[in-house]
Amino acid sequence: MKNPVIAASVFLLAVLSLVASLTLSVRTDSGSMETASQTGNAESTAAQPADPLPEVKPPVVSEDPRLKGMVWIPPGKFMMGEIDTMPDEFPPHEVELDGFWMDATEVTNADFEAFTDATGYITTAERAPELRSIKRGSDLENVEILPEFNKPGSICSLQLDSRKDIDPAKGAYSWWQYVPGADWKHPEGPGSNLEDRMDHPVVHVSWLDAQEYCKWAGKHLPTEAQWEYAARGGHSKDTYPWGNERNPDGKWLHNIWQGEFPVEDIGEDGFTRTAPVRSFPANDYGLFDISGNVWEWCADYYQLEYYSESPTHNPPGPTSSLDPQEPGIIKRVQRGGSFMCSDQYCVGYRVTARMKGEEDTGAFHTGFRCIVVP
Ligand SMILES: [Ca+2]
Ligand SMILES: [Ca+2]
Repeated sequence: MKNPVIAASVFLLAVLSLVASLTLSVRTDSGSMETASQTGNAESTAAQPADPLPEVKPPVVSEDPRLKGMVWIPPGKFMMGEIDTMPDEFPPHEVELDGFWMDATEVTNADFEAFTDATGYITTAERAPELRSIKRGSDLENVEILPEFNKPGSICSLQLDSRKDIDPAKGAYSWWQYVPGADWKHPEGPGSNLEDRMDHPVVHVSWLDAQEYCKWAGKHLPTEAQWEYAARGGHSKDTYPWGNERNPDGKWLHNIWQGEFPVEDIGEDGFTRTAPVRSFPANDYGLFDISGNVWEWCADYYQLEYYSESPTHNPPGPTSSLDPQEPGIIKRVQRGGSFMCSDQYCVGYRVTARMKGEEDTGAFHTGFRCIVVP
């Protein structure tokens, strides 16, 4: 346990792939800024005309209670991915999907409470930590959990007073911290609660938790292809769900971070943490907060190079996880960015942006939404 290498590995495990993802963002910060610049170029050009929405009617449904609060995503084709952004968004490739129903909003605290009340389910953040998402045979298989991390909890972001507080040696670890007692009912840790937040997206749910919710609800997590297709809202060439301009008419259309990252979020969009779902306009499929608010788990394992081999029709995602930065950890895809996303940093709110997280761990800016396939 005193081996610094082991200690570092365990800390890495405890902080999850969330931090790993941010580490990627650190590594590619210049890429992110380039992306922002490119976006700026896009904003200076005429908006791309919207593709016509496929004229396909949703299947006739009677009184299926699962479909309450869901919207129909019609079948169709689109180009998934992007050129000249992040390496894992390349290459753009054609995908054809059958139609499906999707939750109009992120799963809320009220939704999740109905699930836990009905089932008694205890989330991974509320249980003693286990090394559930370590691949067998990997270098990490026999690490032990350090005592300070060996208690229920989850990942939160600290408030830094200044960028001077960022320790270059720790990087993103300077502001991300494992907080014992943080879970979906205590988003900022002990002392916090869900008062006035029942209509906010649930957070601190792991991919495994989301799966259990889906089983109870008779739904599924979207595949990554379903998520991106739905996020585009029928506009297959645009950067954002509503077009290529991030702030049309000067308005904020999603809950992200404004101000100096990660020191001060000035909340120009009205929120410095999660926002009630439906606080911003829906996209043209009727999906709220598909960009921003909280990251959303997808069904797929994460593989950086999956787009090079993805099948065209209803791609199911790869059969195993492979993040070259942490090959020994099983990771799943996250999409859409969150209230922590800044144009100075991850730019994860673009429709093509990909993120990944260790499947047994949540964080205070990560949730999910579900689909139903007819
Ligand atoms: Ca915000
Ligand atoms: Ca979202």
